[in-house]
Amino acid sequence: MDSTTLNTSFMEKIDADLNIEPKDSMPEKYRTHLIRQISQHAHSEVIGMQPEGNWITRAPSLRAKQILLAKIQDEGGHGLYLYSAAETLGISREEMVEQLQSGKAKYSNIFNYPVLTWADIGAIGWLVDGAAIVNQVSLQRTSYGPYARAMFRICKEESFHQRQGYEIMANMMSGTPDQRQMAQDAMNRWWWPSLMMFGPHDSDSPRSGDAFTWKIKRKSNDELRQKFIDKTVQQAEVIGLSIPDADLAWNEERQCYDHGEINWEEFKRVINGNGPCNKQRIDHHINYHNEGAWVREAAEAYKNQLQEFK
Ligand code: FAQ
Repeated sequence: MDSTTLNTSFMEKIDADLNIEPKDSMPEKYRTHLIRQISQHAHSEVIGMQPEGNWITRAPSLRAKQILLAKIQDEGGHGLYLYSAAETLGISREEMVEQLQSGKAKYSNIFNYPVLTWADIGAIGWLVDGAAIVNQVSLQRTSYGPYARAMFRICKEESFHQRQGYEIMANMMSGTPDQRQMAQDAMNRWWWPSLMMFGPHDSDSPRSGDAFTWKIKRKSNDELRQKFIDKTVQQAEVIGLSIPDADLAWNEERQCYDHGEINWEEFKRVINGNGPCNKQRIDHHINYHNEGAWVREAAEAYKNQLQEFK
């Protein structure tokens, strides 16, 4: 198929809101755009296991520990779905892992902050999973079939994660003054990095143009951020937490909250590898990946042996 015919039939499918599937013809730039986004999404899920994993042994009750373990396992599962979706585009898992470990591929800014107290676990579930859901619900309508389908399953699980985080925060806010202060302190530290999860302002988002043309993105970074703010402010009010933003105010005309400016210098520093925990997260990934080499070798040997018997 010549490139004009390919682009016409591809764009006809996009315009008709049909999913693009792995065996369909697609422009090279669409394929590489998706590999970048889906693999970065997968890396975020996997690196995102580290900050929470650090608290499994310190969970305050058996119930809390069971819930946290289940949540972290879910995040690992999401990473695996997403790596599989990216593999359908012709990249191997090894290449993706290499891109993560060498710093070529990014992962979400949010996982480069330290998790200092149990209230941070509440804030991650409530704010981080909450932000992830807002973004991922809109990705359920993304144009690439395997990515869209992965989002349906992932969103169901993230909803449970968001509620468990809110429950932790609500319990702490109905506790002692120290517990309330701990919850507010977590809120103060996690609010702004959570808003950064939606990416730069639309006016400063180089990937958005192609992403909208190809219906990879259905809603813009700023639209989704606004949606998250509007729903989260109300949830914070219900349990008595305040939002650490002096400029936050209800805008009667626009029927949404105005908010203060995000520290984009901090955002750039963190996504380019210089946040508080970037080095620790990647070092940890490399160490455990190397330690687990024997598992991959054993699985490969088992697969080869099965093939010999066939
Ligand atoms: N962090 O032009 P745009 C989770 C980069 S899952 C790091 O606007 P785009 C679950 C961007 O990659 C969270 N980098 O880019 C969980 C690009 O750089 P590049 C992950 C960011 O792609 C919870 C550059 O800036 N979710 O949390 C960020 O159109 C709890 C310019 O940006 C997803 O990945 C950022 N926040 O829009 C797990 C969702 N924002 O690649 C464990 C899928 C931007 O050119 C515990 N991804 N950059 O070098 C997306 O929806 C999009 O990729 C955006 C960015 C919206 C993140």
